[in-house]
Amino acid sequence: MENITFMMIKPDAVENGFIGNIIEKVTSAGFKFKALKLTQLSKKNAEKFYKIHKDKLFYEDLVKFISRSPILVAVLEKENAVSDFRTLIGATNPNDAAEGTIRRLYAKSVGENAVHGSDSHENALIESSFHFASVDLY
Ligand code: 3AN
Repeated sequence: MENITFMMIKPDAVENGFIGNIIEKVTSAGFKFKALKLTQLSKKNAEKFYKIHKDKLFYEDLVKFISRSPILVAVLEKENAVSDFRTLIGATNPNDAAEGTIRRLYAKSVGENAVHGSDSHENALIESSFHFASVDLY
């Protein structure tokens, strides 16, 4: 069943004290937590996590940003988890994100945009197992 997605609350949102507000939005939208932890990526693991972006101009900044302080990572469960979560977080650039979305409420820029949500079921599995090796995802 394709009913999971991977969420990350990024360093900017953790630093700004928005973990509680974001979790409230996520649970109110009907998502259940299948796994959850506060962690911090080493530079090496940040490079691994974002390797699909390694040719982008912003890759180095992205790796530096995502590894600079703690993040909260979770596996979320809900019907249509991937697309419903992308709707809840809003567009990559918070200036383009719809009213009431997490990025519109809690993000300041395209580089530091508060949250990540998987863009496909395949990536949800890859990203979830990257952080939660022991969780049964199937
Ligand atoms: P999304 O997270 O909405 O799927 P992607 O996959 O295009 O967006 O980008 C991954 C991450 O890379 C974004 N969450 C954002 O933090 C960063 N990013 C994307 N585009 C830019 C950009 N033009 N400048 C800086 N960082 C960017």
